[in-house]
Amino acid sequence: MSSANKNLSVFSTDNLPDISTRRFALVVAEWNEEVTEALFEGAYQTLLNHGAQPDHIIRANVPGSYELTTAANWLAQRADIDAVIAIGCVIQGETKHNDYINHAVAQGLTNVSLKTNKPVIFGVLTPNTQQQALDRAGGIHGNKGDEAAITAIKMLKLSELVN
Ligand code: DLZ
Repeated sequence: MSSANKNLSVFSTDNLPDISTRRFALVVAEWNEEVTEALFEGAYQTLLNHGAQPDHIIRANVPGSYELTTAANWLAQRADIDAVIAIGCVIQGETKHNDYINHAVAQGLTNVSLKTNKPVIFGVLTPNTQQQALDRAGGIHGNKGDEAAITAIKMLKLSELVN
């Protein structure tokens, strides 16, 4: 890898940027609350562990994952927010409801990110069962909320490098 490429690499968690002045919004869906609370805790603690100030992190609850996009849109447009992390859990049911929600949220968050030019992180689990969700919310597969927070930090680092 050339040195130029190396500088733009976001795969390593070494040399993450100083985020003590960065401001984050965490949008949390209330559906499947046991899972989304654990994801929120993971994301929140990870931001603090990497130097974010508690009063630089705001939280907004929404009823379900479908509403994540609207709230993320409102928050990402605020001048005092640098990155948004959207947290939800859509469990597959007997109907295709989950597919519609998942696709709408994924597309919606992408649109918000592109429109506002800010990182908007997809911290939404899309498991087949609640156990699979719990396994990824502080269980045997770690906490995807942690990963969402790291992703936000890495994207802020990348934006410093390329913008
Ligand atoms: C309606 C619904 C269903 C069936 N399942 C979930 C889910 O597993 N996870 C989730 O976050 N939200 C679910 N919702 C609610 C929708 O996201 C949304 O709140 C409603 O359709 C109202 O717009």
